[in-house]
Amino acid sequence: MSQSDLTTDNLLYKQQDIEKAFSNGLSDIIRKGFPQIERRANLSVEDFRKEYVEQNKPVVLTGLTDPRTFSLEYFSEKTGETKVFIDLYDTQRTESANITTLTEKIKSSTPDKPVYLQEWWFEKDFPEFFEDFKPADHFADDWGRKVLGCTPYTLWIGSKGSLTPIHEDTWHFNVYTSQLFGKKEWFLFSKEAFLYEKKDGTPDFERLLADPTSLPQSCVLEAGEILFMPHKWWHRTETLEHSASFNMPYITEDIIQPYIKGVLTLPMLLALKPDELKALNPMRYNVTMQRVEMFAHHIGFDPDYVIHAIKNAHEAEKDKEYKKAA
Ligand SMILES: O=C(O)CCC(=O)C(=O)O
Ligand SMILES: [Fe+2]
Repeated sequence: MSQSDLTTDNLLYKQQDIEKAFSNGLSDIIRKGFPQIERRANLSVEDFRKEYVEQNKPVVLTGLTDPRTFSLEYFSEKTGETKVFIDLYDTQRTESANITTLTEKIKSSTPDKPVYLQEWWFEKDFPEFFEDFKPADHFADDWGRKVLGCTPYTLWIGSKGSLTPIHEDTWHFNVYTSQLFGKKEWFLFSKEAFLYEKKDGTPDFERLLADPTSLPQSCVLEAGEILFMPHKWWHRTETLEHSASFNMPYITEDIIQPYIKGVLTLPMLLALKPDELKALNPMRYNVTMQRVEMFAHHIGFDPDYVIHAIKNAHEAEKDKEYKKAA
């Protein structure tokens, strides 16, 4: 969902329809008929910036992260008691559980009923991980940290079959994702991609795929590999083996302003349009709320106070309009 655009004609926002298309063959069409995301081994920081970041071009970087042994056991042994929100595909809702329960559920899951811990911003619960998941030097120039003093470092741990349906990220940020173990497939479309409706009311996938600005591409990200995805690109993931990845928004100077706008807009949306937010993505509502709380904590304000202040201002405005009309 784009914050500035809660309603749009772009059918790529219709996640359920797109999921159906992916499971009915769209995955294979993209895999076989379109390029794989470029893979570069041991790329220098300078070349990475010039050839990919400045060109807003996705790339898989290999040979940059320490090949270390991460596994489900690694997480349960280190953080077993820590509580997180996991998405349970069969119930279409989130559930609070600890990491040991998560890893057990992952091990006993089947691909049609996957279990996915998404976007666990581990900083407050488990700051020790800062040592374990340092981003590669290529991403050190982080304007989010420079300006706001924090970067959401997140872990995504899921069973085979876990999905993140297609979306463009709410805020302006480039995605950095480092695959820790297992395999995850990524499908991308450019930020220009637009899915039109045909005369019969169905989505026009042929037009989407034929449009040279859509740039469909995919890759299977393996342990030790990093994917850089430019901001606002559409993306969908599918976990091919039990997997964990470490992700963070990579903020370059040119997107720091819209990024901050995103950070500040979210508490307002939660205050003013909670029902719309819940309806748009019920499974992610808790995670969104946690994200707001973490930013609030870092920037040093009380989220309840801010949300109530926004609500009060909104009510006062409505009241004025009502009195004017009366
Ligand atoms: O890893 C995934 O399943 C999705 C990650 C994602 O959407 C993101 O980092 O923006
Ligand atoms: Fe995303």
